[in-house]
Amino acid sequence: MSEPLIIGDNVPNIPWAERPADCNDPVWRFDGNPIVGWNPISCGARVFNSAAIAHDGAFVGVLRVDYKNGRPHLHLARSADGICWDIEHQRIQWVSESGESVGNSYAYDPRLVKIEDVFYITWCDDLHGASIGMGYTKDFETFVKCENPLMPFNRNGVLFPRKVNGEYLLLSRPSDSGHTPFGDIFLSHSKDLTYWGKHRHVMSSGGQGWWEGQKIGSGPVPIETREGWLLFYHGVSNTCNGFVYSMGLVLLDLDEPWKVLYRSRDYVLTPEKEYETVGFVPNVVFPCANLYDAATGKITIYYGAADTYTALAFTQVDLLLDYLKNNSV
Ligand code: BMA
Repeated sequence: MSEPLIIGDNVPNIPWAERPADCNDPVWRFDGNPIVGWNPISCGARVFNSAAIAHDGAFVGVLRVDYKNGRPHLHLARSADGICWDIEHQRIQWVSESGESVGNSYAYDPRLVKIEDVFYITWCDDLHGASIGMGYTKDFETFVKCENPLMPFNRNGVLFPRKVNGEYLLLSRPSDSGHTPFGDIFLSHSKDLTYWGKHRHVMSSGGQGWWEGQKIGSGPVPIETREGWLLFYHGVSNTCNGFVYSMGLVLLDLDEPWKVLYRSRDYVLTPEKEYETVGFVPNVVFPCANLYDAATGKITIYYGAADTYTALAFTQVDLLLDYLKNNSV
């Protein structure tokens, strides 16, 4: 048997459904969507744009919970099957690296990655404006907040799951503090996860696709494959009724991941279902996490829908690589 295309762990119990017989798309939705609906816990109205990871035979989530005062915070959640989530009622309590309690005025759009046995969380934090927050936990009990890796204004910070050429890598999307009307994806290097430099431009919004003409931002943690790093991202179109968020796909070079090998010409998921087109912010699909099973190449994507719901989509690594090779800009 040939070597699996995904370089990573086998997680045979990820949520999964085969592609429906009448579907030719590279990505398909879970028919039990949305998996988290309105008001799932007493303090939280909406859970979306959230992160999940496989851990100890089950799944752990760091969820974006928008409170009834409108502010978002991060909550830990656990799940046996990756679909039904038991959400903690108290938000994650951060301590500084010297052990003092650290408050935060808001936190949203988390990503969660395991690097060398430590779980790192990145999110959109408040450092006198939208900035990338970074913290870690070794046990999902104590959460340590690090220094902000980059200056404001920046969002969509995503760490790679391993060092490349001896350095940690962070994707980001420099922005402004509001509903940013521009944005390209950049990559920064660090030897210690504290000092970041060697900033590289990865890709710009636009290209030929109007679906991503306004701005783009990285989505889930990149998946390492034998052919490159697979990265889902969001692309935003500006319409007469506001922004529309879709999902695209790019393959980055394994050793020099600021180099784009293939980039999907068209979106691979766009708001079509009612839970994506109707909600607090209509017409948003916003991927923040993926799980995979290296042995079978199955991939499960967690995405926020309409800034209201959490939803799942599925794909398969061989399908994605074929799709990219035949449908790229
Ligand atoms: C972006 C972020 C996301 C959100 C999206 C659509 O700027 O704030 O959290 O899903 O807008 O409202």
